[in-house]
Amino acid sequence: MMKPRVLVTRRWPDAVEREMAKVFDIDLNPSDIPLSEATLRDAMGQYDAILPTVTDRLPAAVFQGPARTRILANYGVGFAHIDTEAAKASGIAVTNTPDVLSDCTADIAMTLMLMVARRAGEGERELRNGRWTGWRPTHMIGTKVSGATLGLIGFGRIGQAMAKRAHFGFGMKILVQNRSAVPAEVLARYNAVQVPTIEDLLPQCDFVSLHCPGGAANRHLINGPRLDLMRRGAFLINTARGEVVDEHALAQALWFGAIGGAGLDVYDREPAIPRELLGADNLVLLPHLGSATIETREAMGFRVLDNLTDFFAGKQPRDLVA
Ligand code: 8YV
Repeated sequence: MMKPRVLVTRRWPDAVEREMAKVFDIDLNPSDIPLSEATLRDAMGQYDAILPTVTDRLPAAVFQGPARTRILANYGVGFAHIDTEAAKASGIAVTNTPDVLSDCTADIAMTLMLMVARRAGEGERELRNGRWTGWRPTHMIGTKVSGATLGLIGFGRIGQAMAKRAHFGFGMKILVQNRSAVPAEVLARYNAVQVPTIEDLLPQCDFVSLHCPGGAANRHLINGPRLDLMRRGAFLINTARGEVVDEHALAQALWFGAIGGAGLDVYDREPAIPRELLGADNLVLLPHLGSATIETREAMGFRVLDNLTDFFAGKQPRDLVA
């Protein structure tokens, strides 16, 4: 039997690429240069499966050419870069990789929270630049994380992994805003309280961490008026998707001291970062590292492999999202 033809759009961990090559007729991307929309559109006519990542844009136009592709098995949990309606209309299945990256993404959110509150980025810059003059009682005073109130917007797997760390590790009080009602027993695990709206949540929090999906529905969910609802010394953490935050409004809030600071792992136009953000000292910036550990990146790859194997065996893949 002919092996399905599979296109991997970026370089993946070696162990996964090796394993996939045994099962499928696979084309890898050793140069790791992101594919253009035109290349992806052509690929739809040549491959049975395409394995995209967040750096691939798959709008409706990509689905309008000749179609051989039957599944887009996304490497990553977020899939707002794929027009799933267009995929569905073309009879193309879409899968993602949940669960396996929840811990590491929550770890990065926690890293950002600690770094910005305790001024770790600023401190390191000072030291490396030879500007540290020594210990003093008033040097680089930050904000205490332990025992503070954390607001979580979005309470799926990653939001819950964050609540676990914050509650059990740091004794934080947890408030949750989520589009659907969270079961009482789930909230009880973290002694968390669900509030009806983002407007209810923001004024009550010392830290706000975003764990909702990206895409058009949540574009600029955090905008100027909502940043104004945050406490003056509060911190915003975004490990979800860049488009969820209006970056211009955030820059203004940071520069004018409307909030205490922010920690970002994701950006609206990655890898471009607005200049007005780059200069803000009360901002910690990471280059989309949420899932970037060898354990997780391999697990994500093997999860894609599972989804593909099931799909081509005629079974429903476990992570079907469209
Ligand atoms: C991935 C992520 O690195 O899974 C996601 O949605 O944001 C990251 O963990 C990236 O999206 C891979 O496509």
